[in-house]
Amino acid sequence: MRTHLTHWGAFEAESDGKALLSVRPWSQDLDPRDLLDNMASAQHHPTRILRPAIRAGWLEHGPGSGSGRGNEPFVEVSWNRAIELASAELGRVYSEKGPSSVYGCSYGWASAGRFHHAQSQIHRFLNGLGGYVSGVTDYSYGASGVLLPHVIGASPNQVMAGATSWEVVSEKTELFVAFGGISEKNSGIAPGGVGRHVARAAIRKAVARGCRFIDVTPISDDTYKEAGAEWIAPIPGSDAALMLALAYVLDNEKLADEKFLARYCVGLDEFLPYIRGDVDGEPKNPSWAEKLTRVPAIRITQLARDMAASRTMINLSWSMQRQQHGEQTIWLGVTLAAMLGQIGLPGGGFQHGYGSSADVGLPLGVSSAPSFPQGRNPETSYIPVARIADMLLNPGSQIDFNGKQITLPEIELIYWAGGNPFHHHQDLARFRKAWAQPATVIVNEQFWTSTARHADIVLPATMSIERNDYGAGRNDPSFFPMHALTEPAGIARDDYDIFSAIAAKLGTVDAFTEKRDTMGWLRHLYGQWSSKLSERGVKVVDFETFWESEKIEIPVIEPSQVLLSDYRQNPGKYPLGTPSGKIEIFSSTIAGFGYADCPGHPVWIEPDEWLGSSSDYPLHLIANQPKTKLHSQLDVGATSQKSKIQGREPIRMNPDDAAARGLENGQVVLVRNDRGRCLAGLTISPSLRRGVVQLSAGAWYDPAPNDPSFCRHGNANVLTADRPSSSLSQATTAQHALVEVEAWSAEIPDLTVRISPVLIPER
Ligand SMILES: Nc1nc2c(c(=O)[nH]1)N[C@H]1C(S)=C(S)[C@@H](COP(=O)(O)OP(=O)(O)OC[C@H]3O[C@@H](n4cnc5c(=O)[nH]c(N)nc54)[C@H](O)[C@@H]3O)O[C@H]1N2
Ligand SMILES: Nc1nc2c(c(=O)[nH]1)N[C@H]1C(S)=C(S)[C@@H](COP(=O)(O)OP(=O)(O)OC[C@H]3O[C@@H](n4cnc5c(=O)[nH]c(N)nc54)[C@H](O)[C@@H]3O)O[C@H]1N2
Ligand SMILES: [Mo]
Repeated sequence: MRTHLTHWGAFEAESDGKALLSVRPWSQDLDPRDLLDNMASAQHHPTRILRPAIRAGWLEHGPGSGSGRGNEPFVEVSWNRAIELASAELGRVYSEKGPSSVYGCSYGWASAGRFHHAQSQIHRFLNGLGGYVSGVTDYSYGASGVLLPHVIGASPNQVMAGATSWEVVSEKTELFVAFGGISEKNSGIAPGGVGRHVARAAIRKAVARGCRFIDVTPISDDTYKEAGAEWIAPIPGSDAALMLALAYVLDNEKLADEKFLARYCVGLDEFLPYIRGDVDGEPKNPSWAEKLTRVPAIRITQLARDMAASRTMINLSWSMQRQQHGEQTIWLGVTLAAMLGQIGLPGGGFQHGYGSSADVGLPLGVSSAPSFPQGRNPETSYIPVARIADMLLNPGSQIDFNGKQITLPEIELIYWAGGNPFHHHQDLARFRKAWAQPATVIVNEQFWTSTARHADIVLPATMSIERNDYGAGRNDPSFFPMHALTEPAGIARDDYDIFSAIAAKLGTVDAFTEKRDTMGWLRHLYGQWSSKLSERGVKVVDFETFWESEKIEIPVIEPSQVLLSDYRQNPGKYPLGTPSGKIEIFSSTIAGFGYADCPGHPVWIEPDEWLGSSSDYPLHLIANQPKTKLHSQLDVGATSQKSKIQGREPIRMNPDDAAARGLENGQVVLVRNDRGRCLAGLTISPSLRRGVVQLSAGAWYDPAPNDPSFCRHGNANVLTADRPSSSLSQATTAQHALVEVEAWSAEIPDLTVRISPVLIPER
């Protein structure tokens, strides 16, 4: 038995050298997740990419002909030929058009493992060739990622790394108000991996001590059931109105902590007149909010009073900002916490994403595990990552972003490794048009995902169980050696070896490899890391001991970590990184940008698509993260497949909404709006608020022939809008869309995503 790490937990496995014979959760993880069963079952699935493959039209006609992407068979070729083709094309594009024509952001989660981390690999490789157009911010917290530095002088990553620890929450919090829930499914996962899952035990302990949990979501089972949470279900997208009314009550009933606000914050003079209605004649009181949120005014008033009377933690899940005007809820959450005056006190204040990821609430370690250096990107052009389709469709046009104007570059070549844009991007019919524009698309993949199917040159990559590596989550104390457990499937190669081979053709191999093989790098990086630690007086075992161990523990600095406690204790010595050094409830920087969709203090702005508007589509779709997989990863695996209904991704709906449509549990339904349509399998559940349906992202996109807007499998992103959150952040708004659902009475079509595309052996 060997331990191994995934983003969703550690496991122990037995192998016969070709496949995993048995997999069981790591013995020290007391709350393991069934996603572990996806891996072994997927490794040798018919959709595994076994050999390099070239799109037939590209092989015949060369670069261009992008409209054939996704429609043509592939020709399987030898590694020599594939490397030859990829390096010749990269050479052409770099010499003719330069790095500003290569999109190499390659956004995506890839696999656990610090060295083989696909993004680090591809970025280092492309940096060696002269660089690439990058994508900044992310799909996870793109809106708060731009906002929070203006408001509290810290990025979401810093806020999360500094989070008040679960241990402190379990001991001190009296009232935990969870906007967007504390998701059991999402806190199963963390970027880079999870050793022990700790949230459930902390929630149990808090409840046993008498802590109350309030879950503010459209879906009631998005909070651990151990929390015994009271459920408040505003209509999706209306939380800013609810929060403004909470602020109104705190102000109106003199419950706000004036001393805290005066000492630690700026901007109340701009914000209070707005909530009092002095600005627009409309006080943002609970009856105003009731009309928008459909939460009874009296419930809002009571919640505000309870928050003021308790040690209150305000949790803002990442989903709260993966929507249009997503900045507002996050800014308001911080503002509410400031009005309560508990920021920096144990168990009080705010956090961005307890429950969104397993690592939020883990105290900082003395260091995070070593990673593969990416080098420097000499190319300066970039896009906000979720504006990829705009870039490909409208090169040369300008967009606003965080106070700047950005010109969208013209892309000749896309190279992707470790991500699935046909999973992660919105409005897939539009995206497919955009993706057809560049001359060439190269993809390293493990599986025939829709991204691989829409590429020109497909290079088969190993899975983490097929290569030597080590890994740890970004804030996780357990650091695991990850031995190769099996040989590669087919003739798949490690991304590192693929990039080394292309670099050799292009004359950049020594810069890329520094003449080390994989084990050489693991030893080298570990050695550097351990000597740095020992300079700081922290001793870790030598590499050989580590490599033969089950795992080692990285020491934690302060288990009772409290977010912003230093700022509270000494704001003069530890000012925030904002222009005022304080929490900015009003930001003159943001006000100075002059954006109508994100003014200088938090406000209510009606979204374009929500239940409060009149629309032909009466149901609000929550297109959230899937329970049975990580995004689209291993969708063919056992746990993911078990959740499908007649082969389709499940959609959940309230019993009243189902009855109104005459729909029954387990039937195949059509989900539609003006952008697209997909099939899904119906699950009727009282956990859904009326008027809300949930179809998680992640089903591999299976477009009908000649209709890219119709997914036969249930990919929610044919329905979502490619609409930016705001001019400030230009982030994705993937979480929400309006739809209608109806019975599917025609024949249920076969899926093609469970088999490989047509593969022609090269003559
Ligand atoms: N509707 C909707 N859309 C969403 C979201 C949502 O909530 N709703 N969430 C968004 C968010 S927050 C995110 S982070 C994105 C996630 O989007 P992605 O990160 O792009 O999604 P993944 O499915 O994790 O894609 C990773 C891909 O890398 C491949 N892979 C794994 N390991 C390796 C490796 O070692 N080498 C190579 N070459 N390939 C590898 C996997 O097979 C998989 O296809 O989705 C976004 N899209
Ligand atoms: N199992 C699993 N876990 C994952 C992932 C995965 O793919 N699978 N992906 C990981 C990644 S990359 C990310 S970014 C995180 C994402 O973490 P989150 O963004 O927190 O997760 P989501 O599942 O998108 O949404 C969580 C819940 O928010 C609630 N919600 C949605 N809209 C609204 C709203 O308008 N108002 C209120 N009050 N609540 C709302 C819904 O109940 C929804 O299910 O999850 C991580 N964890
Ligand atoms: Mo994410």
